[in-house]
Amino acid sequence: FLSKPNQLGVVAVGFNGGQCKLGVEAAPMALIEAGLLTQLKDDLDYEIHHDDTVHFYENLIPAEDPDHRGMKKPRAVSAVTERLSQQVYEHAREGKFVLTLGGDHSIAIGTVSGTAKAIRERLGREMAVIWVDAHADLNTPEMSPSGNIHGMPMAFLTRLAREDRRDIFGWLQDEHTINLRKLVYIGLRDVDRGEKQLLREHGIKAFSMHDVDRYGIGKVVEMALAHIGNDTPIHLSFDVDGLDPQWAPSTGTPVRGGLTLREGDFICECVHETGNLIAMDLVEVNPSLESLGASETIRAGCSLVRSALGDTLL
Ligand code: EXY
Ligand code: MN
Ligand code: MN
Ligand code: MN
Repeated sequence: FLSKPNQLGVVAVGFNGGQCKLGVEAAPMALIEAGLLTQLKDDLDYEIHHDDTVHFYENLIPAEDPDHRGMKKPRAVSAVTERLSQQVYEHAREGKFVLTLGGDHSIAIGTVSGTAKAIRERLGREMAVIWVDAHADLNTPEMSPSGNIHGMPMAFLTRLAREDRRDIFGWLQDEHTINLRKLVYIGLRDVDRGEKQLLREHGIKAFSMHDVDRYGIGKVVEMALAHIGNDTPIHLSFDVDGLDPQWAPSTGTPVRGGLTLREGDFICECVHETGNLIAMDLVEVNPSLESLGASETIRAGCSLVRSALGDTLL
């Protein structure tokens, strides 16, 4: 599905408005300073298309942004993700792989909508999403316990949540959305009541840590990919909190009992091996939390991205 398999579009998104903790906006710079893009270029031979900018989208953040339907900073998140959607779309429509470095997970409203639209236009196809996370990020505004939009992106992307106001996600059109049957979760272990109900009601494919323990990561990835089918473009959205805090302590909502780094890398390697991966997000690295573990978390993030881009294949 990549018309140019070694062309890599990179978008660095220093955005933290989908949750309340400072620091996650510094992750793209930290990942780049750790050498991530250099490694992709020198070791994996990607031609990198990057504007050498970490986008903070200051001009898009309104001074006044009162809560709406319980959502915090809805206009800021909406405006930033609308712009990001366009940036990602522009890379993806040319057949480049799109790597987005976040930022909190609300930015997936922008990344997934951008690739979904490009894949519909280029190939007339619905893409699949593999969402690796401790959380389902499937809350509708009304269900959300926190009002933090990083817990809601999948609800908006699948149309489980809708909003007509253009300045609050009303810009999302059908072309931007994801079919619930083409969504697969891996790593879940902190899912809210309402989210569990949605998962059950809609028969959404979800592999929790319980499934990873029961079947092993090899079988889980095999089942996840079988569900998607072997001729479907895949967008991988990787929340670093899918990993156990032992490997990724510096993140806003850590949950014990997660994936090992090796299991995370394995997921990325297998998705790469399908040849169908068209985009990856790496989100929720927060270098200012658990600062002793920050360099470890950053190294883990770099490893996940390299694995998704074909490192470690002999
Ligand atoms: N489910 C909780 C909420 O909606 O507030 C926690 C969400 C955390 C989301 C992190 C990014 O994956
Ligand atoms: Mn998440
Ligand atoms: Mn999470
Ligand atoms: Mn919870």
